[in-house]
Amino acid sequence: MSGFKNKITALRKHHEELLSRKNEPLAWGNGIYEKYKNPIITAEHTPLEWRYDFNEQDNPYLMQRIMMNATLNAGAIKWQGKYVLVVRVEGADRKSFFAVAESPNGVDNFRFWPEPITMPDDAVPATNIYDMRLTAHEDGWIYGVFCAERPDDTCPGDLSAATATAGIARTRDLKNWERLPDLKSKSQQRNVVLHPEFVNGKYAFYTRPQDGFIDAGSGGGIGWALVDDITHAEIVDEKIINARHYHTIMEVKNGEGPHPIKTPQGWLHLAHGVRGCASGLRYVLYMYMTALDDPTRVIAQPGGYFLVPEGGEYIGDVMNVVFSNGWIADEDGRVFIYYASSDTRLHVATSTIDRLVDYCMNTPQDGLTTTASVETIKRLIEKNRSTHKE
Ligand code: BGC
Ligand code: BMA
Repeated sequence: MSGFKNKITALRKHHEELLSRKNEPLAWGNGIYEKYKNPIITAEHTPLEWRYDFNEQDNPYLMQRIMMNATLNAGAIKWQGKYVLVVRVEGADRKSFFAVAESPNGVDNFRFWPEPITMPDDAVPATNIYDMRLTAHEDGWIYGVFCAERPDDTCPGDLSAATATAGIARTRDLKNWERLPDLKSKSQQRNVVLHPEFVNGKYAFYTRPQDGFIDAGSGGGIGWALVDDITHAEIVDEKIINARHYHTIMEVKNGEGPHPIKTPQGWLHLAHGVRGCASGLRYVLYMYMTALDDPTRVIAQPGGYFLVPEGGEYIGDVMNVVFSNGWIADEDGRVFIYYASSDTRLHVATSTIDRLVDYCMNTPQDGLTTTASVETIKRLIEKNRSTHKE
């Protein structure tokens, strides 16, 4: 066999070892969820055919002709018995695109489908698209709502001035996507999520109004808007349902993650919160619950963060970030939370509906001052003193 063929054989073997690597939960978590030993999808998981030219004449050095930079911020859905992610893959050229990866068990053996998604453009093509939220809506379609980014023409000469708009597409098979017009809104919008059920006969969106491309500004938090026609979606009225607060984990920005999970006790929400610090923006995940009869009414707001970067998760393209826009609630009550660390790689954390509801209902709220936090800790100490004997 030629040296070139041997090299390919070795490359494929190495890749296959990575794809079929078993994952295991880490011991000693926080009791709320388990994190896992290995990331579930990295740039190295992308198919070799996307990166290498396997023709010896054209690529005698067996170089990567197209490099992949990161796999992050995936939408998630249980689909035909498989755990399916629509991954944000980012190439070395900083362009993100969507690609489907599936696993038989939700925690390892994720494999990409052979080709990335071909997402049709809206009337004005976007430069970049990312962070898809998947919603299997009760109207029968699977929707993907994502951020579409375009240069901001009102700032000529500023090459980083951009606009964020919610792109909307729908599919029945995750392969063929029908692009609908982008969501019309007075403000810029990132982190828009479609609620899975009709509310008062209308489509319902979680929104995140923002003043600028990065700055949430006066956009006070996670919003909510009802839309009559999904094929010409426009935000007319928007109200804030989950507000930001001074000196909390969501002081600067917050945004809905995936669409909430319906439980007998209420809708379970996963969101991200952002604060500024000397090293930049710190992105963490938090949770809240809303009422079944009114998905805009908050009924539980556990204080502080739910999940943060730890160890190697701190390191990557955009440090100090965890972000989630996908989770799967299984029929048996298990929940698979897909999150990316530092805009670089994808991980899973597993829990159950019961544990997450318990977490939301029984974690003390943020009292918003040091004094209140100390009182909360003292109440727990006192409770343990009076009721707990080892
Ligand atoms: C990046 C996103 C980021 C956004 C705001 C975009 O250009 O692709 O990952 O969230 O800027 O910082
Ligand atoms: C945001 C998100 C993500 C990203 C995060 C950190 O605004 O929309 O795309 O993970 O910034 O860079």
